[in-house]
Amino acid sequence: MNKPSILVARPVFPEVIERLQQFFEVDSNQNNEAWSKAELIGKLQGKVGVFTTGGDRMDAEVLTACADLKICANMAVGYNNFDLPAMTARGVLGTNTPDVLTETTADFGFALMMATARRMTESEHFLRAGLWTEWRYDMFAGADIHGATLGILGMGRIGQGIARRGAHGFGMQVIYHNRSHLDAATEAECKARWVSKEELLKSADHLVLVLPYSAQSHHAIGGAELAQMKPTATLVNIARGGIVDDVALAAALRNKTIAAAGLDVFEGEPKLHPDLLNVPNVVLTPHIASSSLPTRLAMANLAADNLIGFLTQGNALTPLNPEVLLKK
Ligand code: 8YV
Repeated sequence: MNKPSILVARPVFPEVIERLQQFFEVDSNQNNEAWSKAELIGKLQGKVGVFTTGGDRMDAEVLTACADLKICANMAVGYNNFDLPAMTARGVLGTNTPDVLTETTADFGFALMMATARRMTESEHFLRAGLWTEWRYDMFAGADIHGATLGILGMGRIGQGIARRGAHGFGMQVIYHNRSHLDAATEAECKARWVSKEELLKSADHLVLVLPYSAQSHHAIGGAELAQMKPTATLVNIARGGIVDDVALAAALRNKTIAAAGLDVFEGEPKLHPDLLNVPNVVLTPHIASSSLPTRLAMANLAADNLIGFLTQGNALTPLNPEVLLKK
């Protein structure tokens, strides 16, 4: 019997491709070719499943043009690249990779906050440029992490991981803003207190963004919000480009409206707004918060498990629209 055909839209671990090949005919973009939407649609003809990463848009146009498609398995917890209502309407299952990346991503968020507060990359650039000739009392003097107020916008699993690190490891006062309050037991475990967005902006010494991207969270942090923050505050974005207005942020960094920022995600990435490259008080990383080797492998395997489970047995570990499963 012929195996069903799937597309792997981006390069991924060879061992994961080998696993998938046990169940499917696999067409894989191991050379990382940049496909136009028309090329992606062409590649998807006759494919029942697709393995995507966060940059691969699966919108209504693609779904309509790919009638054979039954599942889109994202190797990411965020799924703003999926038009989920369009998938549900067409009976296509969407899956993501939650949980397996929570602690790794929280580690990175914390590391980026520390690097930002303590001016680590700025001082390294200074050193590499051969500018270090003497010790000075105020050389790259930054902000403290321990004992400071940690603000978290978006308090899902990753936000809670960052809160726990801050409260238990560094004695930080943790405040958060989220649409819903955490239950009392989780709040107590994270030592976190719900505040209004206004209070979060006003009170945080270090503000970390961990909310999902949507039309509602587009430019949740713009010029008006940055103006409410302390001039000594830092801002870290490990969530999605577009949540911060990057032009407003670059201006705020240049004008010292806030002290510094740490950014792992950007509007229009992998391109960056040039202004961000020209301000010194920003730590920039290329969307790597989940990138430890074991975690990236776990994410890839979970996406593969979803494809295998759904296409061979009709179930998936981490469905985004489980109503599709119930209709089967
Ligand atoms: C991914 C991420 O590496 O999981 C997410 O939502 O942003 C990252 O972990 C990225 O989206 C590539 O798929």
